[in-house]
Amino acid sequence: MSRLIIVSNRVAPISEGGPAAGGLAVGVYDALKETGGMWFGWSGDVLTSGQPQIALEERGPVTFATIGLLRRDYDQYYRGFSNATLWPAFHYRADLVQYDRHEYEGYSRVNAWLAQQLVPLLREDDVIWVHDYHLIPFAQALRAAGVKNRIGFFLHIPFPASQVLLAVPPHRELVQALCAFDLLGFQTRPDLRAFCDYIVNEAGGTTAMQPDGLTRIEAFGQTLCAGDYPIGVYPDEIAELARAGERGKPVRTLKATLHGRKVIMSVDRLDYSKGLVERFRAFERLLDHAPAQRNKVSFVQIAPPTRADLHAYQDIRLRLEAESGRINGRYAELDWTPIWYIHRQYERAVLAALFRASNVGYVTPLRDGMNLVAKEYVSAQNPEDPGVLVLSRFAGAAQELSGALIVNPLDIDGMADALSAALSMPLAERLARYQDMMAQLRENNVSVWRDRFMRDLGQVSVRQGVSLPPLERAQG
Ligand code: ADQ
Repeated sequence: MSRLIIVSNRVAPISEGGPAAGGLAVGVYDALKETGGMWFGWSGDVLTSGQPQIALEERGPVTFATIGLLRRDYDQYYRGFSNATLWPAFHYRADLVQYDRHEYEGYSRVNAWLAQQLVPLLREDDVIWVHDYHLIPFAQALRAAGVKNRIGFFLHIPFPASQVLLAVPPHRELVQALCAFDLLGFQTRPDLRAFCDYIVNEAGGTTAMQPDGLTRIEAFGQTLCAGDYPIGVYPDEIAELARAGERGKPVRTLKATLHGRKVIMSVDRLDYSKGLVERFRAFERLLDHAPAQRNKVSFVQIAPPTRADLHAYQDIRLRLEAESGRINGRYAELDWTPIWYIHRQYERAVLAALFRASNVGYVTPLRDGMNLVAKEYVSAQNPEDPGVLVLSRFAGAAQELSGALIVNPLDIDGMADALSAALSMPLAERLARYQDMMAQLRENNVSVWRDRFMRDLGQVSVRQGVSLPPLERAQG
């Protein structure tokens, strides 16, 4: 039986037995538990000296193989090229791209080193599924080490338009490295189109739609396939968590503090791609334009800081603190705080219960590969009295969730109008929109996402001609 080997930058903390906050962790760990196999990646430890060693730990059908990073590798590979170059560029923020040739060398070096660490753990018929922008050169590095297994790649963040990607100096090498995979998965069709556009217009390659719906790509002397695989959630599990948490302490505290006021809820990692400043301003605009809403609604923004050692993240944090302070100073009353801005992580169950207790889910990234919070918000709603999702057109989720009120996060008035419409939407319309979105979420849950990708990875013709048995599900 073929094992599934998941490779991602971070592996979910083993001691917690489950995923940390972060969409990738949630989606992938759930998937791996069902299939069985190994999860390989960085432990999260940064070592100042010594030689990092792989630690192996078995948990049911999943083996966790983790390794620390040396300080210089962390700085160049993770903090530098991954998060100060690729992340802003892939989120269309060419203005924030910082490029340092040594960091790119470190990124390539760490990919090669991680690949060498994985090689002794591999079996001939393992199927390897690599995740996200930290590991673009990973297949190239495995191939260089003689690995002939099937290797797929899923990009969790957007793939940018060619003219934006060109801002990353080694863009060509990166796309060439992607072509060493057998199957590339993108979140949405626009991401796949952007990749194909680069292949044809910048790399001089060709793309062709196949009868099976996959796009066949020929470029840099390689042949591979690509497709769009929008990541999902388990909507019924989230609904159950939310229902179970309805009478829990967090929801009771929220309701007691609100005194019957409505609540708009946002949950994000604190990141400039999430559009938080624009979102705060649109809430302020709502209070400006609709005085009747004052003291009638509060906006709760939960945003735990991430990547706090990067300047761009320190900047966005300061700007948000200034904005929330300014808006609260302008509108707060002795018995009412307009914006609650909370820098904390919460358990999934608590978030689900808070989503259910709120009237509006306010999810307005400037760019997002998918945005699982949008899907979690809808899943958590009370089927008899659902809240309304206000969703950015630039979240991948907007391609599927047409029952949301779709907004442009740069249009502050438009967002304020959408908030107003959401707060006053009649039950019949809320029900129709909710049911439409729940049907979509059930149809494309995270198992469907995983199965589609694994099926296609099992079927694409592998250039080395290795023939592999299909993956089997782990029992129990
Ligand atoms: P993220 O950028 O992390 O993921 P998102 O998809 O919204 O964005 O996932 C966030 C996850 O973290 C959600 O499951 C959410 O519930 C959880 N989370 C957020 N804040 C939290 C908090 N305060 N406490 C606890 N949990 C919290 C990347 C891409 C996305 C893509 C995912 C999955 O940027 O576009 O949807 O991967 O592919």
